[in-house]
Amino acid sequence: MTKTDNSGMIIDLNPSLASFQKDVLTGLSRNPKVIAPKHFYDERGSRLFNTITTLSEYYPTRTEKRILRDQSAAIAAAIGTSASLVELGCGSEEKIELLISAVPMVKSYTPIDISLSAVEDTVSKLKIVCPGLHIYGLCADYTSSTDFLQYTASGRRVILFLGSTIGNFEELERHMFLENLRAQLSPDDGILIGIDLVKERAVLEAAYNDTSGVTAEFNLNMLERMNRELGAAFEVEKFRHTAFFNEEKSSIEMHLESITDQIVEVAGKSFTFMAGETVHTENSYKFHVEAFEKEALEAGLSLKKVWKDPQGWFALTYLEA
Ligand code: AVI
Repeated sequence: MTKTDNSGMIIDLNPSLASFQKDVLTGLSRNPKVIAPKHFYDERGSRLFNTITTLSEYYPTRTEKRILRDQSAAIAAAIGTSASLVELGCGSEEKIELLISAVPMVKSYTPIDISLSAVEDTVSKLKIVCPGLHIYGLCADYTSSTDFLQYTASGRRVILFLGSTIGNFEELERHMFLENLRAQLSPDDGILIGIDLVKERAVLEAAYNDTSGVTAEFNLNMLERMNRELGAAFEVEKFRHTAFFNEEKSSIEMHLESITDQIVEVAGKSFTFMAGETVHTENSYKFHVEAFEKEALEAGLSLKKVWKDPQGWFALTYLEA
């Protein structure tokens, strides 16, 4: 269903509750159990993620911001003049403000997110900090198809996919996603993608096991979301958050571990959890730039520019078809 909000500034493609329920029932029937990370982002999940981005242990957001700040002239030159910016996943308005103030004559800005509240929040904040800018948001699941592109502005487009959200896709999903994007972009369009780089295990693991417990709350909110929206009967205190670096896969894995043997009802179905059994809720892949370049090439995209922070912890990459 497509609808616009009262101001006409948000198009809601309404990612349905039915698809959340279907994913949950399928994922909990699998062995090992799994739920895709895109389902973290209801209103509370989006809020908790925003808090995560401010934590001292969670380096990706501030490091990417630093690159945007330090390299703004070079990034703006790559993006060029009169582009329409389309952002996948609502990032922080600070990042967008940094970009918009550096890039000459941005034509429009379209944030796209699976969470309506995140889109509403971004649109209203950006309206204040960039009053002259043409902004409209799109609530859509950009992970399952690239159909959303038909709702974006005509003319030259630059797709922004910041924060290493691409690292939450599996390798095959990354390939399909990049290939689909490439198929719909014109030769003078571009894609700016943030990727988190491989680094010391201790730094990586601390970022997903913060001492204030916000990441744990974010992960456990998946259970609360199922209780709220699917009438599930999870006793949240009978699960715990775990996160560790799987070096072989180059990925931080997040899981919800059952503390005891238990049976939980979800949407009329019963699921058995053994003590120690987990639901795998997220992979957050960490990249080497060369390997990412190879993946992009395999999807028909060429890497034109790379900017890193001085520690080499994070990279912003600019790609073209
Ligand atoms: C959105 N995404 C890039 C975050 C990440 O780091 O993978 C999500 C997140 N999960 C736990 N902390 C943050």
